[in-house]
Amino acid sequence: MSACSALLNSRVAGGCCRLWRRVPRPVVHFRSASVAERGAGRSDEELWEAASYLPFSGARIGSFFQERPVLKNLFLEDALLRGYLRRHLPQEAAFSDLCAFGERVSKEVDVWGRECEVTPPQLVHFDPWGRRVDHIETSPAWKRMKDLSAQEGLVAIGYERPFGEWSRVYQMCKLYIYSPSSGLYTCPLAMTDGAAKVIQSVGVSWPVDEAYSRLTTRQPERFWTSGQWMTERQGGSDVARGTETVAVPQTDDSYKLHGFKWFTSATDADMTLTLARIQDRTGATTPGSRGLSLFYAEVSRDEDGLLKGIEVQRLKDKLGTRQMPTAELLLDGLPAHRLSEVGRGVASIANMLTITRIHNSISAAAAMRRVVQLAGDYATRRTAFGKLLKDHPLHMQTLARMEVETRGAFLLVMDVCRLLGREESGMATQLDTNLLRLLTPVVKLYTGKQAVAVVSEGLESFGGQGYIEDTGLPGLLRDAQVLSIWEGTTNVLSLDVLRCVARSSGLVLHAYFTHTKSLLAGASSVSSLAPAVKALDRALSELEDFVQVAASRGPAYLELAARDLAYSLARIYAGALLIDHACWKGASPSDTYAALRWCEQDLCPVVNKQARGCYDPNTPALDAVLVYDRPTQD
Ligand code: UCC
Repeated sequence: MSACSALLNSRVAGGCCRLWRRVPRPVVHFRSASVAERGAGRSDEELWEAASYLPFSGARIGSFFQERPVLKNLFLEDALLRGYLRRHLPQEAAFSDLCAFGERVSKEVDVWGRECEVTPPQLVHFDPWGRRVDHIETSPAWKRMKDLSAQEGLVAIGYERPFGEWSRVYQMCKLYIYSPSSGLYTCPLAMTDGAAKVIQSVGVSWPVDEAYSRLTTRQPERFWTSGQWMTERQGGSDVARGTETVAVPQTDDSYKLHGFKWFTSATDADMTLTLARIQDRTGATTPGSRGLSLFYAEVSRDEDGLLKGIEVQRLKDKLGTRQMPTAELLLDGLPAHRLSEVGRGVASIANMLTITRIHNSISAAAAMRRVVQLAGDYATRRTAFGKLLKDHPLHMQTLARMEVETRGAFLLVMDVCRLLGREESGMATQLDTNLLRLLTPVVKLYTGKQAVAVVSEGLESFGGQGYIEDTGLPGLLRDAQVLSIWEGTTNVLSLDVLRCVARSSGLVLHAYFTHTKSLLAGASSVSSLAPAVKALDRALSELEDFVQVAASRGPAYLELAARDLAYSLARIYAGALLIDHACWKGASPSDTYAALRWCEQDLCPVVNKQARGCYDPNTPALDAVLVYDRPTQD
């Protein structure tokens, strides 16, 4: 026996065979081995040992394993992100920070995100001796996310403004890299950012000066997160009618809040902003939006460890975002301070909504980017029908379509961040401000929907593995599904678009058309983009015509058209951004190709649907008949 086979035999005898003996012997292998070896005059035991050396038998579960997709540096791998920054923020400091962060997220943080997913928060109602504690236990990884968020300045950057008007773009690029690996920690960060913005808008003075400094600090030990408690049992869309929480004035100008908050996300927050109706001396309140005021409250415990003025009723059992505690809260005398003027609660919290909606859009674009990256990498590893997936044109067509959607979403979101940065640094023109107001709901609603479609397609590109929990892939889809729901559903935001058009007497649309045309101006002489420019020009003028006609129609007509109008605004604007980016001198052929592909779709669905009578007066009745169509009795 050679040294090599001796080593092999001793390894097998000492390792594999011992393991084999613990399980029933595989009859098939034994028999086939015994036929082959019988002439050698070996005993059954020897034959069994020989059988276990067979390659398949020795490995027991076979030797082939599919390679997993690999997460590479999330900054270096993203051509559009890097191109966008080279064009708009060519700062070495930003590049090196994003590159280091991209590496850290892929190598270190992504594992924490997975830990958050598999170790969801638990609510402990009582201590072992029966005392009510309402303690929300979160995973160590969730806590590490909080520290990391402070250290990396994921909220702070927006307030430090290291790159002037481009600071929001820089901050959101970090969040874009972070989001799919964050274990949903981007949710508390969104609300924290929104709360800091609201405090800044009402004035950083007592009682919120300390809170502001904690929300925007880079010191982990001082860092606070904020909640945004807006949703009550009647629902979170019609806040004006659905808010029952009352604020009882105290003698020291503070208030105590009594109510029931039905969805409070990231409930381990240190403070919150919330809406309530102030009671007068008789206990009466003002109904509707004019009765709502904005309040600031800290989430703290008394000397006995009890939450002050809050009972956590239960944690929500959700489809996704399971990493994050979402709770039902009874507010039972929660000490609070009024932040807005009396009756200006909705208008005051609107600043928070703008920020959280932008964060939502970032998370949507990031989810798309992540699944496209993983699917692209996997296509270089998995072989089917004799070749790698990347060599199957139909597979690559599918991934390319996902890439086009992702690019459109990225540029939409970045443009809103650009506008926000201009507004916050005092650089915004009236056109910028109007555009920001219009685009915030448009981009949120559009990217939320795109994310679900792209992530779902992405999962399919992994075959059955995309459906397997511990690959981490299904979580991407579950978490994407919330993006079109919270912070305003698609329809509620479509109506918000109509509202801001009406309130601005059409100025937001004027800003939209003016800016979109300016984006296209530089492209008219670029022959490679001609089909895209032509399609976009046509869609834009159709949309302008539609708006003219629609302005003379009643609210019922506009309401029916609202969603398609919002989609048209999004698709045309994204197309213009893609074309504009492709015209930049540093653009790549892929930038041109993406613009061309984007502009092949129906850019203006509102006009096409209008032509088919979708907003005609008889449509609502027909829709209802269809929805409630039931079999007639025989
Ligand atoms: O809280 C939730 C979950 C938290 C989790 C956070 C996750 C963050 C994402 C993380 C990413 C990973 S869910 C709660 C969701 N609920 C909403 O988003 C509310 C949806 N509903 C709306 O947006 C409605 O349109 C309402 C509530 C704003 C409508 O209420 P009203 O009272 O009918 O509003 P009005 O009358 O239209 O507006 C009242 C005032 C007006 O100002 P004035 O009085 O000065 O004219 C409006 O111009 O508020 C102003 N306003 C706005 N301003 C209303 N909406 C806006 C806006 N979007 N921007 C600026």
